[in-house]
Amino acid sequence: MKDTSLFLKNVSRVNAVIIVLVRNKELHELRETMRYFEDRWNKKYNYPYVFLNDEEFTQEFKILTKQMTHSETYYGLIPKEMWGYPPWINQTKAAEIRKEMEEKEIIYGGSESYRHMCRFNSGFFFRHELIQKYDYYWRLEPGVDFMCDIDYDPFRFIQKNNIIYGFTISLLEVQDTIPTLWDTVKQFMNDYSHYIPKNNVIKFIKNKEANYNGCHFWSNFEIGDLNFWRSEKYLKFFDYLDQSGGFYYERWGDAPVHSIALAMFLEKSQIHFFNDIAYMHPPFQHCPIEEWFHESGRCHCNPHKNFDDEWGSCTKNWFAI
Ligand SMILES: Nc1nc2c(ncn2[C@@H]2O[C@H](COP(=O)(O)OP(=O)(O)O)[C@@H](O)[C@H]2O)c(=O)[nH]1
Ligand SMILES: [Mg+2]
Repeated sequence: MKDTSLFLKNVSRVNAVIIVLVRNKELHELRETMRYFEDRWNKKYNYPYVFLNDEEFTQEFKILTKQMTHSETYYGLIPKEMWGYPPWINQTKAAEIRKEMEEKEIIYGGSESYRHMCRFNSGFFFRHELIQKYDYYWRLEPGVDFMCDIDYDPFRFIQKNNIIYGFTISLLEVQDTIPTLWDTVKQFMNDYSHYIPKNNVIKFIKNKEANYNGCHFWSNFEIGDLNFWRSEKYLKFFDYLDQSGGFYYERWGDAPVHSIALAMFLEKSQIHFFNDIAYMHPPFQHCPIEEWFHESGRCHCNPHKNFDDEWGSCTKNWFAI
């Protein structure tokens, strides 16, 4: 962070947006999160927010979120074709599978809305009409906390350094939610090998047996380049997965889908670990361990409760490759 141009105030903003997919009932968790997010960072930059929902936002929701920021706030309804079954899905079969997965106590296994949400975040958020004009985004969720001051503009940072995607936490996926995901990915890689650069980062997501190791960037936090998701290769990949039905016949999450695409299509230098962004999405947090962050008074997290070195985190693998 020696690049002083990143700290200048009154510089023009990057063409970027804060994207929040949220339900009306999450209003108060969201307000708390917005307060942290504004205090720690956005009050210095005033990047706009776009709130998205599969139902109309209430007046109360709009008034009480608008009050939390000096930024512009926009409220969008997600169209049905971005949130719901595509015609080739057999909904009876999908319902039976949900029941089985619920009985097996697989996390969100019984939820229909969670599946629509994961499919929307995998294939559509970057194409929503309120998002189309932006180049970069920061994904924000109700209930998360930011625990250190951020004194520079991460959007300008990624733009200047040709970074496509930034993360703070990485971890292992529950394999029962993705039984056939890797086979589908392998077929895609076979059919579309021309999309995959030589210096890809597939090593990060493969185990010794050449299967998916479950590692993914935790996508409730993302800072990234929207044009990557809009690229021909990613859209082909999403369609390929979507056609196979795994969003509904299994319970594929947007986090493994995003991460596998990033690992396939990008080089390591295009993906950035934001060590300086302390972030909590229960039950895990990233809290920088370097003393400087804490001695300077800029953070309020406990560095001994940092997930990076715990079992289940993939962040050490990221640095090992
Ligand atoms: N509008 C809307 N947002 C949803 C729905 N389900 C989840 N979300 C949002 O999608 C994100 C992820 O959902 P969350 O419940 O936090 O899942 P988790 O983080 O995987 O446990 C959050 O921003 C939620 O507010 C839904 O049915 N409708
Ligand atoms: Mg969440």
